Amino acid sequence: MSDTAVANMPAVTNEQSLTLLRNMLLQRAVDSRGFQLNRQGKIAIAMGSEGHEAAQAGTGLAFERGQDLLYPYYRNTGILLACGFPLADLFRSQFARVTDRTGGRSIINHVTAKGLGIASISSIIAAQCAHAVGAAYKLKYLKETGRAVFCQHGEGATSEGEWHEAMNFAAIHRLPVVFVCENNRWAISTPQSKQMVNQDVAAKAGGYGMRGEIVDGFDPIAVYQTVREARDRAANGGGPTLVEAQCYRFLSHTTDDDDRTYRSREEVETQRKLDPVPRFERRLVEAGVINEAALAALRAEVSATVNATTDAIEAEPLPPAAGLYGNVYEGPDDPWA
Ligand SMILES: Cc1ncc(C[n+]2csc(CCOP(=O)(O)OP(=O)(O)O)c2C)c(N)n1
Repeated sequence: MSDTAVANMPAVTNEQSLTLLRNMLLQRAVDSRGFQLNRQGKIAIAMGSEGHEAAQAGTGLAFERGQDLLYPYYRNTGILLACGFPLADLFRSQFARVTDRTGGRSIINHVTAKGLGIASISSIIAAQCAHAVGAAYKLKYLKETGRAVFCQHGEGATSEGEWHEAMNFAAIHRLPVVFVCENNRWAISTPQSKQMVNQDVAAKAGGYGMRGEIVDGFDPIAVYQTVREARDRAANGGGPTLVEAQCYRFLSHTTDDDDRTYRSREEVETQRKLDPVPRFERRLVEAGVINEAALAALRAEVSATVNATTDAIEAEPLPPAAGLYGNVYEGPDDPWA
């Protein structure tokens, strides 16, 4: 039997609410800038996560810095930033500058930050799930309680064998891991209905004897509470949880596809009306957590931060052509020299 439950509304401090809001505004601004830069021919590709802001800000707030480990996937710029990943390094990756950790060689946003507990990102769907349970096994083996592993993925990843193997392994060994499925209903052009018959992703947890939770992925506070509870349970020996954050992908999969070829405008417009960013702004204004003037100032500060960062990183040097084969072949850089 699945132990699926709909999360209740939690309490967060005003400070935490404002952290969530800034993270969401930053993620939206970074996303928009990525699409602009791609259209200007300045970056090769952009992967938008519009619609995931609440799911990612809430998950990022639940992450215990200095303790937890994050195994993200490529659509996780919001979580990376919420977990302390430097904005400049994100744009170094997008601009493929020599200052990027991979020297500008990796596909954009496939970053890593060992010191922050952020594992490197793979484009191979669900590869991170096997890595995440391996890391969780190590934490358990070394009896490092108080720590948890976050494993992020989309609903499309649940069709991969590695996802099922990871779920099974985590449940058998009661590992300190939280699987967070950002269910945006689409895996490029494949709708969820062509991915699985039972549309309830969280219910799949029951098949492994694991707890499953559904949460409104447009509500950052609800996501925070559900993921944080799962994280605390995992860190204290209570075993793994699969959290399904139900959201939507407002943009195309990346700048390399056109979503008008596979889904209706009506569907996208209907979901846009639920856009988590303006909804959370309004909610905090109505609750008196922030006033209109402070909200405008916050938006301006986020915009100025992104502008200053992209200006600075764009001015950094590109990798030299002579180093093209470095770290690829042993010996001299150019095998044909
Ligand atoms: C093993 C593997 N199969 C196929 C692909 C091609 N691919 C890239 S992204 C993607 C869709 C994944 O969808 P989902 O897991 O729902 O995440 P989303 O992109 O919607 O956030 C696919 C099929 C891949 N990268 N790896």
